[in-house]
Amino acid sequence: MCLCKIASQFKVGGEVLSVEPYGNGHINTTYVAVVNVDNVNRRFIMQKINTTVFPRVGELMDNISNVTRFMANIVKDNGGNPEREILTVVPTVDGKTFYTDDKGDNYRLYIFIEGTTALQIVEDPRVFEGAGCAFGGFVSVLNAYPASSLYEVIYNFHNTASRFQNFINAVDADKVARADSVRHEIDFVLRRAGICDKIVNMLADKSLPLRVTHNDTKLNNVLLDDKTGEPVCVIDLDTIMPGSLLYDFGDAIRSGCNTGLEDEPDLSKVSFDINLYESFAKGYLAAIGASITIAERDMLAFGSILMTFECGMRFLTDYLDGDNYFKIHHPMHNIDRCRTQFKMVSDMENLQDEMNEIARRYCSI
Ligand code: ADP
Ligand code: GN1
Ligand code: MG
Repeated sequence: MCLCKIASQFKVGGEVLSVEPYGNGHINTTYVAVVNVDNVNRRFIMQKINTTVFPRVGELMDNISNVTRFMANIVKDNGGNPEREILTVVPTVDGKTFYTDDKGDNYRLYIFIEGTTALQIVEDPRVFEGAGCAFGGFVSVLNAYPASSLYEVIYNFHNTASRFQNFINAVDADKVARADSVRHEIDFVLRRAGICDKIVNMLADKSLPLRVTHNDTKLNNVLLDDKTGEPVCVIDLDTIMPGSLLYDFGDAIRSGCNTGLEDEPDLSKVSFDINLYESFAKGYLAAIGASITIAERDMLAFGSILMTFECGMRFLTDYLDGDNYFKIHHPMHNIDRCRTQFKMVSDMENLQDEMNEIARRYCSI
């Protein structure tokens, strides 16, 4: 079935004029659909859901539609504009949250949030402080959301110990005979085996609280107003699940404090910018206020290192497995991504004391 026909299966209110590829996420395939609604062109985001990553699409879409409805009500009560500040799931003509085509592929549709941009790299520290506010505000609002009603759409998503085991399995299997060419990176991981279970153990013994978290807080998952640079909407809600606040804080630092792109092959352009760390921490900690615990505050720096390490290890694992998980655009893509993450980890390890000091300075408890 052609893409325009697929878009027409949703309640778009008019004739679908075009559907074109859009954005640059690593997981789903994103399109922009243009629809003539009463002679005005309206845009929608249509996504083919990656069912290798998200096999239980019904559970995934239940999480997203329930959480967005919950958040939209809060925005409405506060006099805001829910269609701009929160993702809106557009139902299919028969009232479902996603559409399955004749090939078994699954699609969903969101209202396109106009006048916004998703950045790949931070250009202005104040914008990153705003992103911190947005992600901190996101977790705060979801404090009131019943965590037990959420499906765990990807088991052990940020369980770094289990990610480490997957990595060891990939090294041992060496399916596509790449291990010898990345010994340096493999050793980088092995030397840090001891850090992998720290957060999972603290969640298990309850010294860290379990919250409802976003879990994929990379910079391009917050839409920013084109005119003001202010955050408008947190997007990419696929991985909302119970987790640690450190996952959200750490993943945002991983992606936003990099002076280069995530897949920059020239490592001289890649470094950890501690001033950006300070900007984000300021925004995040102001938004989360006194609901953060001391244990969380004291782990923000470590969590940033661990999330960056975990992501690098996942890229390396995928490279060793033959590139099955993340979309790649050239054969070295995953290893380039892995190397930028490990460069960031090394930089942060050297600056951990300063990072801890910044967390204490901006924390209200
Ligand atoms: P992925 O899971 O593949 O990262 P995302 O949901 O993050 O997919 O979408 C990919 C990109 O599409 C985003 O980075 C953003 O640029 C754009 N995008 C997604 N949803 C919207 C929306 N509702 N309005 C405008 N742009 C969007
Ligand atoms: C993926 O979907 P996207 O591109 O925002 C991945 C994240 C990684 C990120 C690395 C579901 O995020 O976990 O941190 O790539 N999402 C999933 O860029 O695995
Ligand atoms: Mg995304």
